[in-house]
Amino acid sequence: MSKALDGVRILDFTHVQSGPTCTQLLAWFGADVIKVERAGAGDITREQLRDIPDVDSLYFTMLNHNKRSITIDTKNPEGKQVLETLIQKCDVLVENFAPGALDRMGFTWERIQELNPRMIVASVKGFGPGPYEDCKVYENVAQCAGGAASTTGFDDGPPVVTGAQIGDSGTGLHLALGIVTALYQRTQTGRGQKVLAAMQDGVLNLCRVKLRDQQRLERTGTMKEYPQYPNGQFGEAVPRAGNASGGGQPGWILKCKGWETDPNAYIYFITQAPVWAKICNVIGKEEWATDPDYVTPAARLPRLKDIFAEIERWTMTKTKFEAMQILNKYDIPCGPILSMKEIAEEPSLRKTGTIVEVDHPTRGRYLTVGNPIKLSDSPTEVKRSPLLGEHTDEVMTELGYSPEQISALRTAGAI
Ligand code: CAO
Repeated sequence: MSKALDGVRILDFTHVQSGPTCTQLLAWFGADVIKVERAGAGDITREQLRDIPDVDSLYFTMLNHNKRSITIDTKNPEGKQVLETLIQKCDVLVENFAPGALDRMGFTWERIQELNPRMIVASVKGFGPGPYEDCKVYENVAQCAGGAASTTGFDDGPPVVTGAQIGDSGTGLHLALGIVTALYQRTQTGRGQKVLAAMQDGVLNLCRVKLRDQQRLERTGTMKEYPQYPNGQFGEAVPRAGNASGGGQPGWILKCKGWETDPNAYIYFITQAPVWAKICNVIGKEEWATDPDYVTPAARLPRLKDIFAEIERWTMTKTKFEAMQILNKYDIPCGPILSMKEIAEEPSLRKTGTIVEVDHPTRGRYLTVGNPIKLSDSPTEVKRSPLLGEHTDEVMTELGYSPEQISALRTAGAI
């Protein structure tokens, strides 16, 4: 079966997490992704957080599936020429170097345009133009600067970063969308363009409900679904909301049976208005279904803490899975707090390809996430990540280099 991005060739100049997330997605959709790495070293994540000596780390393997790896020293004049040939043959260059690194290498936007006016140059940077544009940025810096940290955690504690890699993987996702959009526009204009996804912007995009709340707070001085209401204090900025839901249906995380010893014996419980009467029945508080103090969402808002405490008295008598089963029968929205162990072992996620097992020549079998986006006409087959420089000869031959030229470039340290 053909793939959605068949025929699209990507010069993948990315490293660490944000850029590789983007190019891995494009590879999963069928693009030919050629990862350019420094000879002898490669992407730094190959050796970071290793669990097996001298074997590519899971950090690397889980971000670089379905790609080919070629080594080029792009600071060597002959290596630079190889990169120029690649630029002429590819549709998209994706990079997430520190600001200015590509220019310093001699590959300015103007130079790339000279070489290939159809080329799309896509970049992840920490910040867009402005006071921080020259900064190097990692995940948690973006979470802090994009508004996630100041709005995550509990009111009486410090800002907290989330385990979801919204700065890195989130921005990679944004960039991938920018790239396919630019490819689509190119079908009409015939021209390439620059695509920029700044990590601060990507995080803020994912935190937009908090910018919504900032304006609500400024207008009304309060937010009734926040845990600070009615007894706490609101300041000038959106406060940390604990586990309150970001939407109009109040929710909270509640203990389930076994919470004393199992750190994940919890459930997220949403008191959705249309099922309020059913919630009252399930927890044995039938009288709340008609009591004027509880019957409307507005009446419930100042009492949320007590309401959740009462619901928790019920959830603590059930395991999270028993609670799920009962609540789902009544269409009461809820979600078990799943540990990574439980997710890794979940058969339905294996069945859909959301979690896959991959074989690797030096690592053996390992688990990874598959493509979370399922296209009915372009199914994803997850293939192992390449070894460093595994495809150098293959790609060089496709670019028109003879075995003698390849060997000479290798001797000169260019590839
Ligand atoms: N051959 C020769 N040199 C190469 C090369 C190759 N194949 N590939 C890269 N290089 C060189 C670059 O030319 C650059 O050299 P100069 O600094 O002399 O110009 C250097 O390697 C790249 O370095 P860097 O500054 O990008 O890398 P770093 O480890 O110091 O910083 C990071 C890493 C992530 C902080 C930085 O790249 C960055 O801020 N990127 C943008 C934001 C981003 O993507 N952050 C997410 C990181 S986690 O996903």
